[in-house]
Amino acid sequence: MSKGLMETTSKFLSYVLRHEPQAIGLELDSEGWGEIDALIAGAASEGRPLTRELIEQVVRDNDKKRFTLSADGQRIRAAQGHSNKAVQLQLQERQPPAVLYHGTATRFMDSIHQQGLVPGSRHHVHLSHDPDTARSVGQRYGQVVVLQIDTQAMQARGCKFYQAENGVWLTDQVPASCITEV
Ligand code: HQG
Repeated sequence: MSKGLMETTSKFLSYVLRHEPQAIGLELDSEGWGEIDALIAGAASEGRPLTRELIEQVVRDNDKKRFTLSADGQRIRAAQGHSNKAVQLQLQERQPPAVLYHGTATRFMDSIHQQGLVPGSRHHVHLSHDPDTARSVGQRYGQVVVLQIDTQAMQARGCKFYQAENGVWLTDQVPASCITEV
C-alpha cells in the first residue's frame, strides 16, 4: 500500500470520524463508533473506494494511532480531535505529568494571553507530553511557539485532565495564568 494512499485515507477518516460523518451518510454513536460496512458503503457512494484491508492497515500503521477498531472488528472510531456534536466520549479522568505542552502559532498569542487556550471547534484543548510533538502540531498553523502548561496549577483551579486512547492529553481549557512560553 503506498504511503500517499495511506495518508489520504487517514485524512479522509479523520474528516468523517471526527467532523462530518453526515457527508457520507454515516452515523456515529456518542462514543464515536461507526460501522465499518456503512463507512465503506458511504465512501463508495461519494466516489471514494475504501476496503477493509486499507482501513485496517491505516489503523495499524498510523503514526499517531488516530483510529481504533472495536474488539469485534466491526466498528471504528477516532481516538480524539472530534468536533461532531453527536459524539461525546466518556473519558476517564487521569493524573497528568506536572508539565504538558501545546504547540501553536505566534499569531494566536495575543488572544491566548487574554483568553488562555480554548478548544475552538473541537471538544477539547489538545496537549502533548513532549515539546517535540507540540512543535510539530503548532507548525501546522505558521511560525510555531511551544507553550508549557503547569498542570498542578490547573488542578488547583479545578481543571480536569483526560487521556485519549492514543495518548493525547485533553482538557476543557487552559487559563492564561498556567501557561509559559518555552
Ligand atoms: C489555537 C492534530 C487563539 C490553538 C494535533 C490551535 C492535535 C487559540 C488552534 C490535534 C486560542 C486550534 C489538535 C485562543 C487555542 N486564541 N487561538 N484563545 N486557544 N488556540 O487544530 O491543538 O494530526 O483545533 O493553539 O496533533 O492545533 O489532526 O487544535 O493552534 O492533537 O491527528 O487554536 O490535531 O492531530 O487548532 O490540534 P486545532 P490543535 P491530527
